[in-house]
Amino acid sequence: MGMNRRKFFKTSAVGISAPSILLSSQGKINMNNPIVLSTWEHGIPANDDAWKILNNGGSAVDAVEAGAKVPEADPEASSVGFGGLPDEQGKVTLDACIMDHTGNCGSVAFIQNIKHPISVARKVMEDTKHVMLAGEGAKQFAVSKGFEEMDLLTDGSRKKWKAWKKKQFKQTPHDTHDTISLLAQDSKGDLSGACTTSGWAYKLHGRVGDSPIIGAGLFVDNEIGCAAATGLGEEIIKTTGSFLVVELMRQGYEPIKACEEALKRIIKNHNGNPDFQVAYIALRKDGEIGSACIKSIFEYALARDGINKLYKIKGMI
Ligand code: SD4
Repeated sequence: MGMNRRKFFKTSAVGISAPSILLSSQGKINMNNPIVLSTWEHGIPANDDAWKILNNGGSAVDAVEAGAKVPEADPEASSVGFGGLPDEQGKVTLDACIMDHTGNCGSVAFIQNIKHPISVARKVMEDTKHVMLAGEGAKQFAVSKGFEEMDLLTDGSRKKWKAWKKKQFKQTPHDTHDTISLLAQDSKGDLSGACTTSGWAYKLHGRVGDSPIIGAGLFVDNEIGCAAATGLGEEIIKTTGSFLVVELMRQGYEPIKACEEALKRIIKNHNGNPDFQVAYIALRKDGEIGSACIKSIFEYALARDGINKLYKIKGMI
């Protein structure tokens, strides 16, 4: 896959016209130089699919949807879509949201038996007057739009859930979750983002995380930039994390500093020593990117200038 991907990027990069930076009343705009930024290692294949769209002059919103669908469909991605780890009852329940450059957005929470919640979220955004649908209603809506119902629990994730149930029924690990969040900028300079996850493994049945909450798991402001989150959703919701990162960029913080500042609030709330992970990715309108995480390491995948690469960063504490 590595070789093919490198080759794909090398040959397809010629499709992009010369990068340029425009000045608007809000500052610089990165044009003709598409970017995809996403979370964790599964961001690499997700970026590949998103990049194909951007490189052909497609929109950022089409790109983030296409990218999010890659781990959603991958049974080996145990924190997203098909093959995602279930809740404490052994049910795979999914959260997703999408937001475009006009500020329009859609989301689904606690949806079951639908392989591509990101595409249902997009339908909510484009075909309804609402922003968010949840649970059975979200599934019914999906089916009415032609999505097929299917069992999302793979043999592998059933086995893991059974082992968890047997050994550690009273503990729910924080760290067995790796949401995919994607941010993209297209050749027009427009921004969009997407987030999709099976959430916290072995969570309480009915639990919804940050990923379908606009402003928490994702926020896009086409004049300033966009940001997205991964990690312990409860803490991201409590601090309206992604909105905060974008607002800090509006105040002039560099993307990396905005991510760090938003994380400092969480760290402070936990007396300087939280025992969980939260990470943010941010993409500013001028094409500058940034990322930060609380502890240990975090990996983000960045595709730009014909190269799609994984970067590792260290935690702040
Ligand atoms: C959640 N934020 O449901 C998601 C999980 C996650 O990396 O991001 N994991 O809380």
